[in-house]
Amino acid sequence: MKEIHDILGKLGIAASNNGVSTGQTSWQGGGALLESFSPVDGLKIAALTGSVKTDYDRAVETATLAFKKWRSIPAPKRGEIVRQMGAKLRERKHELGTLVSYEMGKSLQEGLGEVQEMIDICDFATGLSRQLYGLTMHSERPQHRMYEQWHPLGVTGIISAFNFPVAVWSWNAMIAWVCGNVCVWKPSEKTPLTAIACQHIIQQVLKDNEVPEGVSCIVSGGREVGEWLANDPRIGLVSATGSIPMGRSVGEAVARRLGKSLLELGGNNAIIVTPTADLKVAVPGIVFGAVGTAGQRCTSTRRLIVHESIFEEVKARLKKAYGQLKIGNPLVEGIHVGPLIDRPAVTQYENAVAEIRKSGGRFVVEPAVLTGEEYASGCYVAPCIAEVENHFAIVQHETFAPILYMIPYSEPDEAIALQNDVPQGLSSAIFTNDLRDAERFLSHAGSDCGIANVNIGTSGAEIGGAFGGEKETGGGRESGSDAWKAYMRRQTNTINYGTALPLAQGIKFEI
Ligand code: UN1
Repeated sequence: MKEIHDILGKLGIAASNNGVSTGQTSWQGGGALLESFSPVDGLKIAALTGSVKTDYDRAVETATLAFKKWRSIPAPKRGEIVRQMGAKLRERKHELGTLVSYEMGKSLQEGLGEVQEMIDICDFATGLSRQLYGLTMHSERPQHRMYEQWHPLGVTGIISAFNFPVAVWSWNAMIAWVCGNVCVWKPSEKTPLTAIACQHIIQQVLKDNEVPEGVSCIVSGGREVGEWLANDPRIGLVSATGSIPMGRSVGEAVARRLGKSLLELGGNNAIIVTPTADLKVAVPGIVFGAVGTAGQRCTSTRRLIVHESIFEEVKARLKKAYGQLKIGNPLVEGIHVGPLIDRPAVTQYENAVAEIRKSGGRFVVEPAVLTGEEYASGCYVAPCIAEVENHFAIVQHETFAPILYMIPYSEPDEAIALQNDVPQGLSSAIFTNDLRDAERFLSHAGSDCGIANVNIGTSGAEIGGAFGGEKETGGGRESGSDAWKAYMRRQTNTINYGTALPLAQGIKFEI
């Protein structure tokens, strides 16, 4: 791709890059070389060095010192700095969105959309910086005042995944910063360059505002960096996005030291289609959810639970829609499906396909690994659909690929039971025009997921809501609503402005 060299230049990406940064200062880490290859064409984009423990410690020490200064800056002033970061991201939206698309493989439209989410969260966080509200309570004691306030936690560790290589960092970092925390980011080793580009974009803002060195750190590297963060008592909160096994080991390590973690892990998201569903709305929602980002969103639609009376019709419409999908270079306009992140991801797709067949699943739209000049990176696969049973082990498991499972149902309660009968609990949706079906789905006896939608699909959540899910998805909430509370510690304060010392619960203590 010719244009990419221009774009890399504008984002400050060279052939070899510094993999560790404390904000204004960055350096070559002493760790292994991380080479970034584009799944779009298989070409090497650039390289950077990962960090060793001493690089990590230097970053965390700098962050810890920076926290003392940063927390003293009034929250609305921190919000103003985040606003300026949003302005820089607006200026660089095209370049960063293109790099996201090229390094990760999602469509350019989705790459730009991801940067838009970053801009939106900057706006949200700026407003939030004036709204970090606590409650006031009426004390049971005379001449006493009781209230609560929210204080920053300290150093926030952010572990992000390849599929949203920049937006998920910003959901965490922008909120953490207005709350008064400093951040140490371990980006995915599959998309290290987008992270360096983000740091370059905000660097001028950090300098212009004389932000203390260490407020925004990057520590590049593999799994061990995540383990350092998880086990480090200096890290007040570890926010991790990724697979369930990754989240389980981070969660266990953080819990062992009684730290705080915010886990945003895998989903196994279903859409229920009832007999009254408007299929003109449902079908594009299903297809976008299943094949968008090549099925590599944690909110991707994996299961389709369709009423038996319309099963054949939905199947026929989906076959037609899948037949029109354009698979190819995601930077080219009009392409619906780009590559998977790398060849190991293609192997996982192939293994899942084999297991579906072995379990007795039947393909409605056939899977394929695509070959030919256009697909030379070896990372392109065909989105497929299989009729399965919900209890198959492979269906219970999240495969990060565009594989959609179809499951029939006959009774409304059965649909909800099938929807909930997986270990994960991130996103869910129902397409219906029946008020009762919709309300049952949203009720306490309905979907058990963190996100439940009516007449829109499972993916494409807005930043304004709290984002996250239940069960093996990890229970954390990021982004909008009051998710900010996870980044702060609550303090309850009681003040006696009288001249006596009345005790609570009517206790008398005479001396
Ligand atoms: C993720 O896949 O980790 O709902 C995040 C969506 C996006 C976020 C997905 N806004 O599809």
